[in-house]
Amino acid sequence: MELLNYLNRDSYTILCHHNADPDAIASAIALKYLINKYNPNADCKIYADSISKVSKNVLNEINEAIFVESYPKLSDTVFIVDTSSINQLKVNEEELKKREVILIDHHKRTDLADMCKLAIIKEYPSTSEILVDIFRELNIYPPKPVRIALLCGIVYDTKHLKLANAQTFERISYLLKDISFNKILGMLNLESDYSKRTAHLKACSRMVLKEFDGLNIALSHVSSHEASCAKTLVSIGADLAFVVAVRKKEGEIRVSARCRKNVSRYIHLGELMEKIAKKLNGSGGGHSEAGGLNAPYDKKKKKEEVIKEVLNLCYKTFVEEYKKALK
Ligand SMILES: [Mn+2]
Repeated sequence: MELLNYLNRDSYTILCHHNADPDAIASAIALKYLINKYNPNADCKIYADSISKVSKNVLNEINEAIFVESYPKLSDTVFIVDTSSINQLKVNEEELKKREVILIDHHKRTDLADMCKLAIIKEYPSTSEILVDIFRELNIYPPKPVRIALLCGIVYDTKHLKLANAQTFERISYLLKDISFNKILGMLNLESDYSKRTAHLKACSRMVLKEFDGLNIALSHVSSHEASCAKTLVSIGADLAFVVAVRKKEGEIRVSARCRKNVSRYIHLGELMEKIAKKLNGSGGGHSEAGGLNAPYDKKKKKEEVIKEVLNLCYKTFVEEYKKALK
């Protein structure tokens, strides 16, 4: 294995892409373990310019830490993991070019690969799986924390196994010894923060439910997290939800809308929100099942009054457009 030629250096820098996700973190940690397995005295530092919330959770669980730093000092040998292009790194490019660079990645090959001494690029669902194959080939069974990280990397990048293939499941079963898969799922499923959960509950308690042509249409208001609230109202049963947030300080009204497929079959929510926004002198848009708008808030009017007016307008405009679409 060509990689082995690069595992006997004294010091290493391992770079992850910005806002490093669990796949990047896991690949880096597994690589560090591998390097130290061959060379216990090697100095090996992992850097990312930022790391995601869920990655922080994974790192806490396995008691690992990485350096969060932009433009780190580079060792003579640099590994780059789970990164397809140099734009995803905050690194001194001129310095990097002078180093011995090894890339391990599962994205489409770009120019970054050309500046590398060795590029291990496989179109696997995750970079973590490339590391698993390396361990298997070298007959090294990684310790539990490394396997937990790799499982998190795989489950995260495969979108909870939706993108997994037959080999992915083999690699998972190889890693799972003495590990609860349920625990892995739990590590990746972060509790929403308190303010978001409170907003969800308020949106539910303030909800007005209207019915039109067999559709449940939920109208509500909160002061923040309106998008997540609209999504929640649909997830618990509404066919369509409009949630208003009046931001008095910023002099702004925001509306977020979500719907199910039985509604988006007839109405494109992004287009609907654009229409409603025009009536409020604002701007709106979005996708077929998720839309939103911003509009100026007339401070002379009472907040309650504005909320009522905006929600009525949303409902009325939807009904008009829906009737047109049904014809
Ligand atoms: Mn990845």
